[in-house]
Amino acid sequence: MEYVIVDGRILERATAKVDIEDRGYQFGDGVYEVIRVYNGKMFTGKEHLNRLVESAEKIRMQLPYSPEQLEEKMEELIAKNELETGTVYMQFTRGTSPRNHVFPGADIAPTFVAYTRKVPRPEESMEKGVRAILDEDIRWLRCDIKSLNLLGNLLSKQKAAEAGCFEAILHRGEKVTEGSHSNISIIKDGVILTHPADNFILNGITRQKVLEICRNEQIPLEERAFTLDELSAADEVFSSGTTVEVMPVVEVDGKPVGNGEPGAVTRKLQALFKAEIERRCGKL
Ligand code: DCS
Repeated sequence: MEYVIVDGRILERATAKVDIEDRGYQFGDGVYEVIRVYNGKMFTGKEHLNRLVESAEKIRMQLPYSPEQLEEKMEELIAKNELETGTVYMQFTRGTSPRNHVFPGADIAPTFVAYTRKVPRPEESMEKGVRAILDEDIRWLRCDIKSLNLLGNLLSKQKAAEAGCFEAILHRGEKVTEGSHSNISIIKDGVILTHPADNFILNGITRQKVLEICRNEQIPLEERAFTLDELSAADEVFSSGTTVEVMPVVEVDGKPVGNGEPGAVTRKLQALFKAEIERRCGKL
């Protein structure tokens, strides 16, 4: 039996229903999070739940639960579904009310939905590396909000998938922002470069952890937007995200990155990131 949460209650998946006039369904008016689960434990759960609250505040939505209450509910769901390795997905929409662009009144509560999914660590891709395409970033100017509106991301990811690639690396003119569903960093002469955490990217929790690791290990890094030219001259490129961890990108738009194999700095970050997971969640 698979269980989900709808409005704070654990239900059997088959009985769970959301109204057709839910504002998430009609407008994508809501926010979400995806948290990794290893050995039945959430990895960086608090960080994700704090970002969820921040995303909600940025769209002027008040969540009916504190991050601590949400953490408890997610733990309950993970246990109920006996999830070992996977993800927990949660979203809040601005509730159900007759379709109107104006926000509903304070009497309308957000709709809260959560479910778990078994997702293995993508070990083969992490080992071999993945391919990416380039695509113009046509998304709105508040990419820092983890909102349900993902059409720009979907169009780019679909294009990548149709080209047999894992990711679309997005750029606004000459400047690289992030991936369609991950953050992008490059390495040149031992220095890690990644877009600063502003309105043009989602400040990935994985990105933040990787940067923290770099600071602790004295691996040089610069948070600044790099250009397409810098990307094509990079020694190494990697994508980072909740489900993909630290993923080497070995080809961009059909051109090999460096020697076309995952590089030494990326390998080191992968190992350090794995150690951080194991420190928090136990042996992988
Ligand atoms: N940028 C975008 C556009 C993303 O969608 C994601 C994660 C990231 C960066 C990386 O952020 P985290 O490190 O916090 O995961 N995307 C999530 C998603 O939609 N499914 O899985 C992860």
